[in-house]
Amino acid sequence: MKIPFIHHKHSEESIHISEDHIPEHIAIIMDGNGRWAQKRGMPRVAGHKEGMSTVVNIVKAAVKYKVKVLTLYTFSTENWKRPKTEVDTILKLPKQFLHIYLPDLMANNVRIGTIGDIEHLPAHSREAVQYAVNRTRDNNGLQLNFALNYGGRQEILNAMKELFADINDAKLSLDDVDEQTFSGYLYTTGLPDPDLLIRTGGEKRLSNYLPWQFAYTEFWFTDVLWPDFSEKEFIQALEEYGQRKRRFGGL
Ligand code: V0D
Repeated sequence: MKIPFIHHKHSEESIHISEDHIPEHIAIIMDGNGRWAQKRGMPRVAGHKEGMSTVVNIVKAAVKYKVKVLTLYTFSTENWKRPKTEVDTILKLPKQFLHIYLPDLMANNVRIGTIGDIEHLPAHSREAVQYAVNRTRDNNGLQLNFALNYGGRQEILNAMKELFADINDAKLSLDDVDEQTFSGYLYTTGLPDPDLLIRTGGEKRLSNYLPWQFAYTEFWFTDVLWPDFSEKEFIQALEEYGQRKRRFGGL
């Protein structure tokens, strides 16, 4: 017997996402930008630039569906290993992005934050990002975090060293260290753990992204390359998330 194939349309009428099933915190690995450009005979950096307009579209979609926190993986500690010219061009993107889109983000009441070791970024990118963080600090809409010079193991080690220092200075007792205290030493202090991870570009791995915070996170992968990712796929991820039952290890 043939099993009928059900087509899922994405017209406005067929979207059913109930408000109470919207993930509070979504993390995204925006992969496939370089490949998107190479497929078109363009330099890889052209894909990174194209990826910036997807960032804005998805930020607006997140605002529309009332997501509270969106954390985007923009530059990992491993990305320094790429050719210097590519690294230099990528590190100019925050300033370019903010020059074009900061007014738009302000109008959408978006609050910008960062996770990662931003002290070791070139001054021009660090200063552009710090300006945007300050400019948006009183906004109370979507919390938009950019992971910049971020590495998950480095984050955990760094947290452990700071925690040890506080124990050494008698600011903290080893007996008081639990998951919550430890979380307070991570870059994500004060944020809820991500409910949903979206990774574009076909790879199915974490690439050192938020290893502590992803303990109970739902994963959603797509082959769509980041510059081609749109509200349509974003909604699909939200719908599938809404259908999953989360148990956090219980029944
Ligand atoms: C390249 C696709 C926005 C993925 C998007 C420095 C990788 C374009 C920012 C950005 C990058 C960062 C901070 C900020 C505002 C915008 C960005 C980088 C790469 C790495 F405050 N896009 N974007 N940063 N890409």
